[in-house]
Amino acid sequence: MAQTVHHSTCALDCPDACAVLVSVEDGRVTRFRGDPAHPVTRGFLCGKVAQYAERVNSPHRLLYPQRRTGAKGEGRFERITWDEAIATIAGRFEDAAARYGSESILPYSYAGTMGYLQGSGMDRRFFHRLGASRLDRTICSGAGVAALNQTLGARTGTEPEQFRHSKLIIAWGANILGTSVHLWPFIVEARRNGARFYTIDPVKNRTGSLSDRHFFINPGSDQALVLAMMHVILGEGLEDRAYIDQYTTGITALREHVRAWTPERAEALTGILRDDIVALAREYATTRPAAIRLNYGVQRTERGGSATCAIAMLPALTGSWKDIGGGLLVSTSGGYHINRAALERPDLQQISLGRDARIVNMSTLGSALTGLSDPPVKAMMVYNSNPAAVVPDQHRVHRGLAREDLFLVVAEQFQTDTADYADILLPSTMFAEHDDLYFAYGHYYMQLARKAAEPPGECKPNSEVFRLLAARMGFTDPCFADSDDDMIRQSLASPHPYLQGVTLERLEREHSVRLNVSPEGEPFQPHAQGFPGTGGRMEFRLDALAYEPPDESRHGTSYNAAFPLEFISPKNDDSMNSTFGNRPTVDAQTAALVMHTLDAGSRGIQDGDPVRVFNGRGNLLLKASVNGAVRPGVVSSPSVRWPKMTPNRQGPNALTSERLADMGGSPAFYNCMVQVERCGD
Ligand SMILES: Nc1nc2c(c(=O)[nH]1)N[C@H]1C(S)=C(S)[C@@H](COP(=O)(O)OP(=O)(O)OC[C@H]3O[C@@H](n4cnc5c(=O)[nH]c(N)nc54)[C@H](O)[C@@H]3O)O[C@H]1N2
Ligand SMILES: Nc1nc2c(c(=O)[nH]1)N[C@H]1C(S)=C(S)[C@@H](COP(=O)(O)OP(=O)(O)OC[C@H]3O[C@@H](n4cnc5c(=O)[nH]c(N)nc54)[C@H](O)[C@@H]3O)O[C@H]1N2
Ligand code: SF4
Ligand SMILES: [Mo]
Repeated sequence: MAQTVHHSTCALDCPDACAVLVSVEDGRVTRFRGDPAHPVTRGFLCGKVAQYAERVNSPHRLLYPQRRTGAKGEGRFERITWDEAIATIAGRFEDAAARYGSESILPYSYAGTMGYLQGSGMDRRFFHRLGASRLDRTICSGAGVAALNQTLGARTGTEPEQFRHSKLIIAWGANILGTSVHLWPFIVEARRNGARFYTIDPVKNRTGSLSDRHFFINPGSDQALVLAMMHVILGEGLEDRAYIDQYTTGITALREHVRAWTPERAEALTGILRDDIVALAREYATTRPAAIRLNYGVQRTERGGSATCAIAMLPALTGSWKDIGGGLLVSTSGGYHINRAALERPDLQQISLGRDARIVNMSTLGSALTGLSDPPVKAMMVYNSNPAAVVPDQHRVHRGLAREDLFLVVAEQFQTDTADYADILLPSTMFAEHDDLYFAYGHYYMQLARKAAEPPGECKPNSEVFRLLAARMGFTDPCFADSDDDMIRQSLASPHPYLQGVTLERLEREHSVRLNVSPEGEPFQPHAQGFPGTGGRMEFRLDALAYEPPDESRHGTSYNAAFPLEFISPKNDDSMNSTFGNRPTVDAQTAALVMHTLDAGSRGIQDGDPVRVFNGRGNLLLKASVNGAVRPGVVSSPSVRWPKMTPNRQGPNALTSERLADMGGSPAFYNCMVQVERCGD
């Protein structure tokens, strides 16, 4: 058999953006491996993608364009041709634009693929030229992005490779083994050299179980912990005066502000014992180098933006940014200064509208579909996303998707809940079946992936679908004829120094090229010499350090004794948001409700019992998993389950609300109060 091996990049929404070797036998994809030559992938893949050939070759893949024949949401379709599909979509978009204005059309996409071309290229050009509403893509990291830009002036952090030099590593709301496993070998190496590894999380997941110490923290209370740590550090003179003098402002006011934040006060809010807070603060301030891996869990709360700001201030207080293996890693995506204007062409909005189009927040899709006027949303196109599963306040979202007067196009790989509501359903390629250019949010290597195999059936890449639509709608701007390679070159044509030397030719040869963030062979230390993005200095902003417990929490203003438990729905190790939700093993994992023995006992619930989790918004039918992974008062369900796989078609977001975090317009998924009861077998 003729076997070939192709370089590719994992396109899933994961910090690691692994370099992948794809084996192809007689045109069929047979195996996915990690590229041993990539400095962060280092030859292995996570469990999800090691089995990706099963997804590529699945008999359940969507292979042909289809038109809905049943009721919305029912999932009955008939096959049509691409020509018919494109003509129908173009016709309906033209009709909506003529009757209600082009802003009645809404694109809806997120990070099904992280590739630039299939994620934010021809699609953006098309919708800009059409004059459609613009989507504010807030659902994952809106609060954190706003917080980091405000506090550090950039979204660049410590390189993963530098963690091997750390002596203390704190995983702060970061389930490293589950969600960014390629940092783990560097942590193992550091620990072999004597480093300690701590976790701060309401859930003691796999990462917490393997830590030297786990600190259970109440959801949404991180700011209180930071304030008390600052109280100890400044009270005991453990701060780095030289770094603070040279690179920060506001220390005098900060000193004053944190005086009242005693560890006793923080203990009551966080659930972490005062002595533990004191010891953690001392250890963090006196161990060098000390690195914090903060992931995006913390910012999925009502205080998530401020909490991210507060945590991001800690390394400046201790001068940890100066150390190789110190500092903070949230995201590295701020290193990728591609030429976005050339890729996405926002200027095209001027042609149709003469101005920029309105912006709709993706996190409140339910309200947008059921409440927006001037104009209402009359047509929507979903790609790279599964809003019927992942968006909060699921009932509202489903009500919106079920609207008879909404024309819905969905481009998908599988028959998701969202696909069930489509009027026109289009079959999409997977990452091994198209070309793309990839950034990462967990390392500094730009990557190029060439198609490894022909797509099955009539699947098409997003870039091609939008080219066809543009042609059908008569958009004649030459940018709609750009090939994928043209778009790659345009994206890389950036004046930013980090992109110097990152060319298509070099990517073609090397597949993966380190951004020019530091001279070759030298580590990248984004804030060793201050904060260029905020004018040189970081401000200890007190507005980000004014803590009030989240409204929807045990200590909050809207506490209601009928719903006394804090429900969080963090990532499941073996899936990727709702992607892989159709795997039976994943469905079983995401059907679990993790509870503490006391909360289970007082409700007559035993390990393995069926339970109903509910609040005023919805009902989840799950299976109790009674163990030591959460504290009393907190329950957790690994997410995001497919609603259609459940008995009552409700996933975790049937419980969550449209309440937003304090910054960036992102959801407060992890502040969600519920009650739990045992239900019949
Ligand atoms: N296996 C797997 N990997 C993934 C994903 C996946 O679904 N599955 N999703 C990908 C995506 S889209 C993203 S954004 C990243 C996210 O990666 P992470 O941010 O690591 O994942 P989360 O589960 O959102 O949150 C991390 C941790 O924060 C904890 N947490 C919740 N609330 C709080 C809080 O108030 N304070 C603190 N300190 N901790 C809290 C959760 O219990 C969880 O363990 O992972 C990516 N990788
Ligand atoms: N309760 C709760 N809800 C959450 C979260 C949580 O932790 N708890 N996490 C939130 C976070 S961090 C995020 S990022 C969002 C993620 O939300 P989404 O971005 O919607 O992510 P997925 O659920 O993985 O759905 C992506 C879909 O894109 C499809 N897809 C993949 N590649 C392509 C392609 O090339 N073309 C097309 N057309 N389709 C493709 C996949 O088949 C998949 O169905 O969910 C959020 N929702
Ligand atoms: S999901 Fe993440 S860890 Fe797994 S292969 Fe993709 S990039 Fe690597
Ligand atoms: Mo995300």
